[in-house]
This record gives sequence, structure tokens and C-alpha cells, in this order.
Amino acid sequence: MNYSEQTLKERLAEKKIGSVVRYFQEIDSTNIMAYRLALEGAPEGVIVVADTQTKGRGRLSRAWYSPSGTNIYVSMILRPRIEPAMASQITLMAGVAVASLFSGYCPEGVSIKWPNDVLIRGKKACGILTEMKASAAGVDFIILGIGLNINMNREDFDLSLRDTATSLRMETGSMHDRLDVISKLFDFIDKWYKVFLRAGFVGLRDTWMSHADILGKRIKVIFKDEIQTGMVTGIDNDGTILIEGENGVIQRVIAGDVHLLGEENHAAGH
Ligand code: BT5
Repeated sequence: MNYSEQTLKERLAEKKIGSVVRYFQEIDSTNIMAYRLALEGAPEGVIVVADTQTKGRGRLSRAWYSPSGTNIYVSMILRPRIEPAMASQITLMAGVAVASLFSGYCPEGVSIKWPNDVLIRGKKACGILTEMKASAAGVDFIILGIGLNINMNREDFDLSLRDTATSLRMETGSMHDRLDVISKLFDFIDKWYKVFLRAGFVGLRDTWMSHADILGKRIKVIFKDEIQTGMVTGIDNDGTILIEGENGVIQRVIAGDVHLLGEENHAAGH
């Protein structure tokens, strides 16, 4: 089906998040545009979709590879009444929504790599970027950006990504209609966002855990200049992971890039 503002509007009309669509054939980054619209006062639920991005962004100024005609790049405006400290849990909520979505296509092998990657058979098929505007009074808005690799083949990826990235097509052996996938994505976003607003991360914790593959593993977490190492003992009610260092002390990890120890060179996405 033709992927356009009109067809997207038709398919997403009934959704809570996604019923107002701004579509661009090409854009710098859907997150930048959604942020701009939110600053201008756009309400919760407005989404920005692009067929390709010239400056698709990851965390810490990394790039998100965004070729045209094949993938989903979408950012949504959320205005939850939560403390700014809870904003990172929105990333975990989106991870659960995408893992639920992918599991419908690939019943085995979908995992969430804390905090913001969804993998299929160990390779990255989705990246999530959450950006926030907040003040002392609370969260003004959150931009939740999701990139999903749908119909790419291995050779369509940049050389540097061929061993760490994958797509729904590569994992299922067939092409998928982006309208079908994005429509299902917003069913899951509606479902899990509602749970999150009602119960916080606790409401998603069990589903999150069922997709997490780092429990009991030794990891290294790098955040800017800081490195923490230890064994993952769990995830707390607020979405921070708990790791036990060599000295037996439990540390809380709020942000960073996770590398399985001994597998640094294979860690997906980095
Ligand atoms: C992310 O960052 O994974 C967040 C990506 C969010 C992208 C969406 S697309 C819609 C919205 N608009 C935007 O501008 N961004 C959001 P991070 O954890 O920093 O991972 C980035 C790393 O993933 C890169 O350094 C590459 O190694 C890898 N990567 C880049 N493009 C990829 C792709 N298409 N598939 C798999 N891996 C990729």
C-alpha cells in the first residue's frame, strides 16, 4: 500500500496516539520536527512520520541510518503528568510495545537490550530515542522517537552495520506492509502507555523482564566517561538496572550503553 499522509491518517484514525499525522517524504529528523511542533503547543498524540531522514539521530549525537522506501521512522508527542526523573521509563515502555509488536512476527528471539534497543536473534531491528522538555514544575513534553527496520536486506545496510543490524524482512523471510506494521505499533503503544500512566514501570515490569536477556549476566555499562561493571541482579520498580560489582556492592544504573562482558565486539548497535 502507498505510504502517505492520507493512508497513514486512514489507518491511524482510531488510535489515541497517532490520530494526528504529519508526514514528510524527507526530513532531517522526525524527533527534531516533533520537538518543534510540541514547542508550538501541539497536543499529546500528534505524530511525525517520514519516509527517509537525512539526520536521523541516535543517542549522544550518534546517527540512525534511515534509507527511503523501506523502514518506519516515527516520533510522537507525549505529555504525561510525571516527574522528569520518570521520563526514562517511557523508553522502557516503548521497548515493551515494540517487543510485543515484533513477537507477533517472530514468536522466538525478540529481546530488549536495556535501555533502548529491541533485537531479533541478537541483532538490532529497532532503536528508541526519548527527548524531554521539563521544568521544576514537571514534564512539559516528551518526544518518543522509534526507528524500525522493516524491509531492508543485509546488503542495504551500511557496511558498518551489517553484522549488528537486522530487519523484520531478514528475520521472517518476507516483506511487510509498513502501514500494517505502524498500525499495530500504535495498538501496542496505546496499550502500554495506558498501563504506564496507571501503574508506572511496575505495570510493565514482568513483560519487560520476559524479553530482557541480561539478567544474571556480567556487563559493562559505559556512560560518558564513567564505566560500571558487574552482574545484573534485576531491574528496579523505577526502571534502573541493578548490578552487583566484584566487591558485592549493588549499584544502580540509570543510563548508558550496555556491553556483555567478553562480547564487547559483538554488542549490537555500537
Ligand atoms: C538509538 O540510538 O538506537 C536510537 C535511534 C532512534 C531512531 C529514531 S528514527 C525516528 C526518530 N527520529 C530520529 O532522528 N531518531 C528517532 P543509539 O542507542 O545511540 O544507537 C545508535 C547506533 O545504532 C548507531 O551508532 C549504529 O551503531 C546503530 N544503528 C544506526 N542505524 C541503525 C539501523 N537503521 N539499524 C540498526 N542499527 C543502527
